[in-house]
Amino acid sequence: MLTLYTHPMSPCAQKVRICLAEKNLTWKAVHVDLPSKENLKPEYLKLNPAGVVPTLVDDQSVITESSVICEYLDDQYPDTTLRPESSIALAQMRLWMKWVDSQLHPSCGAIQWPMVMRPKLMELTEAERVAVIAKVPEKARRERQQRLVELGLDAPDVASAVATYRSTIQKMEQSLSDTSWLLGKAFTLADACLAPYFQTLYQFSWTDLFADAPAVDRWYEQCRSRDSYQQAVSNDFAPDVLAKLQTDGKAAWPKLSQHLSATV
Ligand SMILES: N[C@@H](CCC(=O)N[C@@H](CS)C(=O)NCC(=O)O)C(=O)O
Repeated sequence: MLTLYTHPMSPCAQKVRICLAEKNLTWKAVHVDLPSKENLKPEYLKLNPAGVVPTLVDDQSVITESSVICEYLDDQYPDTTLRPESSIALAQMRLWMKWVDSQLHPSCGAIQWPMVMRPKLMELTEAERVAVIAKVPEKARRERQQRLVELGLDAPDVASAVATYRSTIQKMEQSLSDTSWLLGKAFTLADACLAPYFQTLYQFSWTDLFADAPAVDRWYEQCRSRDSYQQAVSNDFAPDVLAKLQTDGKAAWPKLSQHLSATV
């Protein structure tokens, strides 16, 4: 029995859900409410000491780290593989995944956090906010969240996040110029791991970030039209929730577009 601790808007959880759907696996979702900080409760920290989603439990085994979970699923349930055969393509796939984990993911957090988490934390008193963020186990993430709560989209992290998104998009545009998917003809974990970061742009109507990248635009439309993406990502956004996110995103766009002009 597979159980995934997840949140609809988490790109890391979305990539695992895409893998589960691509592999046609049956699994149970446990919703971890990130805005109310359920992820920092002692019961959850026992499963995932970093206090983040996703966490996969397969029978008695607990697996954390979204990219590790995706590779675990591919090893353990190999009927539909999401990995290329050649060693060089496998290495390239892992380079994309490493880039996502180390660069794109924190950048996505920097643009998503002020929109989704900050408003919820602003309902608390300052002392309560400080106490909640103090529980974040990892120092770099704790300090980033402090800045994002204090400064919102004016935090310095936002400008560098936009620059990282842009350099990712440029690298992808080159790779996708003559192939359907990042590693060629087949959809792999590289595509599954990158697609959710474009959902974040889509949900806030920030797709102008890749308006000058036609191959990336075509690739994202292909991702969105796969059954796995519909099941694992799109279906988790009720029309009214998506409409509200897009309205909020459009209102915030002038701030992001300032940073975008600095990168093009
Ligand atoms: N490296 C981790 C990152 C996980 C992560 O940052 N998850 C975010 C959601 S996408 C989270 O749970 N954030 C909660 C918080 O920061 O308080 C992974 O890939 O699983």
